[in-house]
Amino acid sequence: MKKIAILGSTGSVGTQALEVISTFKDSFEVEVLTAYNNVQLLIEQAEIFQPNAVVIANEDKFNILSEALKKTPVKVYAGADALEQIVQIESIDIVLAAMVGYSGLIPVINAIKAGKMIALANKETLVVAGEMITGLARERNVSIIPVDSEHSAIFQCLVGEPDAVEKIYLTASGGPFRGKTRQSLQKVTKSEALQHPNWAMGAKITIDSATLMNKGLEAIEAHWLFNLHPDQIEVVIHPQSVLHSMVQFTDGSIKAQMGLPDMKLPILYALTYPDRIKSDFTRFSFTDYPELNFEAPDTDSFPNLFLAYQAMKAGGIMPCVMNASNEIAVEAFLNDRIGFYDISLVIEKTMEKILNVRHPGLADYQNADKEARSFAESLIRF
Ligand code: MN3
Repeated sequence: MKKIAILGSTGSVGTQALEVISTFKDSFEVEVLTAYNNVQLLIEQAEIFQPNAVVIANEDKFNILSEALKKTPVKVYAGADALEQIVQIESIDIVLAAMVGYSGLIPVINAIKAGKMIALANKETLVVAGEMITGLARERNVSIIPVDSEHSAIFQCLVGEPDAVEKIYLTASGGPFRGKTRQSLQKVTKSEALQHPNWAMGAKITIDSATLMNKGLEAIEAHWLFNLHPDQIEVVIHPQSVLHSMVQFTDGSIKAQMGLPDMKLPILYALTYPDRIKSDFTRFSFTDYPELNFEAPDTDSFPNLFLAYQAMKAGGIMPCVMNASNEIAVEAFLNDRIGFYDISLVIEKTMEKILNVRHPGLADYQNADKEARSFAESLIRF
């Protein structure tokens, strides 16, 4: 029986992880659930799964939460400090980091320090502070198992032969605007951007998929997770999203991991690794997919992918700066404050503005994040 803490249990990955856990009740138990703001869903989840503790990050919701759960033995906490500390409790075996954005950083660092296995769905954590996080994980002998479907694919391809990698291919669906020109993208709307062709995900990542920033973040995530040079990471557009990613080995042989686009599979694998357990998830049918297509990404129409590679190559705090300005720009786009293309402009200008810092520590990341956010905000407030 593995005891799981889910950070971000009310989000897309969090709710799917709870579905997985309730399907495999004999293998997993929910120890901790945390949410940022969605107190009603957190209450429902706590009543069903009866965890040891729940945390709501937004302290204004504490009273609602504790009132609703007062007749249960579930311990109730609120606030950022509680969120950062709860991951260290003795009884947790695996921390599933499924919150969105930069907010995942400190809880993940604390969980690694406490020796917890990490199932990582929060890609921003590695984008922002990959050098520090992977160094810390090595030092504490902690495994980071990717939940992101592409990284899970690569991780699965590398089992048994992690050292003979020539390069990897990260597949991308291309999002809802694949094939559109720069010109025609000027006028796309929020609701168009929120229509992802294959995956059901939260709003932030869906916009990141439409701009291809998601793939840029994933390239940086892969850079740190698998210790690869930027030139060893190639993005290939694959609209059907059934080849989840590929590894090319030094002899030229390629392994791919395939399956239906369903996050429950990589979630299950991360929770059962190094084992596999029998599931009755819908099986892939080759004859349902008579054609699989591949094309090169269009970085002219989707400059965010190019910006992410620039940040990855620059290293230091630049990926953190890029991520912060992207979070601000995506939120502004979702609030109808800027257009689709302005997202890239905000990121580009912020990356030009802020000076890089080599071999940053936690304080450097925190400063860079703050500085980038306020500069990006200042660009939007015109
Ligand atoms: Mn992905």
